[in-house]
Amino acid sequence: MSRNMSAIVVNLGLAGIVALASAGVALAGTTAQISATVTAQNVSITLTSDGSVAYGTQSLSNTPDTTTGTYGVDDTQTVQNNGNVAEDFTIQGANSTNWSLAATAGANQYGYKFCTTTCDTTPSWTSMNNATGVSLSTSVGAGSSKDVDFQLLMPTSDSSGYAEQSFNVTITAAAS
Ligand SMILES: [Ca+2]
Repeated sequence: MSRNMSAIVVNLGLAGIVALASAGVALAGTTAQISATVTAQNVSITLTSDGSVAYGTQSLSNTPDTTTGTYGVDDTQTVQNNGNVAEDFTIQGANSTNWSLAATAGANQYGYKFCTTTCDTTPSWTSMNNATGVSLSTSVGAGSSKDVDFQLLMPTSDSSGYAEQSFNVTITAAAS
């Protein structure tokens, strides 16, 4: 019993010394708080262009595009990261009403490609396919936009009766 009592006295003495040493520097206490903040991640994209391209009437095997070039219809599309984190964009094509999408033009088969850099002057075209998304751009910052141009590879023949074809492109964003 007496050993327990002396132990308490010693402890109190040490506490007193610590309090004196830190006087005027910081208040000693028996609790401490750590504050934190967090914002829910928002992965989102929007088009700031009209989202529609009209190529008009084109000859078979023609390769019109959306640039300002010789075969261009001057209709660049723009995708914006309107979320709050950096995003990776992927792009995927689809079959048209009567034509299948492929890497090259063929009978009732068209190609559709995209370009993201210096497309009006020295475009570099990348094929889309109808099965998986292809990388369009990576690490697009929140609030930043990406311009996209397209090149259409008209089929070599068309057995649809020259029906107007409609086809979509889907761009998907994921957190980088
Ligand atoms: Ca347009």
